Amino acid sequence: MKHSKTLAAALAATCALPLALCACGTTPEPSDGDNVVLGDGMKQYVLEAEYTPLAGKIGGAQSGSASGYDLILQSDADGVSNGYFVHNIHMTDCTLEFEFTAERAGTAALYVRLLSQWGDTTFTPQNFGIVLNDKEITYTGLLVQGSSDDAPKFADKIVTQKAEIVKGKNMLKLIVRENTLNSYTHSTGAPAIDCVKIVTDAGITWEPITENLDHVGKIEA
Ligand SMILES: [Ca+2]
Repeated sequence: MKHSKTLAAALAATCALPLALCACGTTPEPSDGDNVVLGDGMKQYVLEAEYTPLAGKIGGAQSGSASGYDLILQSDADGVSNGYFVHNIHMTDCTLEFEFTAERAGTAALYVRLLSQWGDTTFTPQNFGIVLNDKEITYTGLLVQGSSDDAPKFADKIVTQKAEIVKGKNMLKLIVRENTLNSYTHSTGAPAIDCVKIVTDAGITWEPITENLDHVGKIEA
């Protein structure tokens, strides 16, 4: 008799658990972005585009030139990570470099946060290369909703669930490839880039170049 009571109590305890566990649901984002998913033991690392090496980099405006710190745009718009993003990189081979260090080797989910000023645009490895540790990531096209620098609508787009992170130094490059997306000049066009997000358990650190922001909006000799 005593035994069955204990069993009943144990059953009651275990049956109570699923009710508590069922409450989890995912809320879809209002934008056309992909939800960043954090698995068990995974952490999200946000690497801001405005904190990558930009001094001396040559980009290109819709028509005309743009370079260096002028590639950084400050924005108070909703959804702009850290209040700044990198734009006007409409130049073949213009490359943003995100160098980071991992405590151990592992895999990562990789997201890029982009906008397109060329209307709804599909970025592919042919027009926008994503290269990790000198290996091309052959991602499926990323459809980015058209918006503008003045009214930016950035969206997180998943590039791969299985980026290969190596122990120690890693280098992620976003490379503008020759294309005809620039509808104004019928030449190379690029997305604007807010940040990249890396979800992994590999233990990542990086050194953001925060002093880039000291130069934004200044005319420099
Ligand atoms: Ca940003």
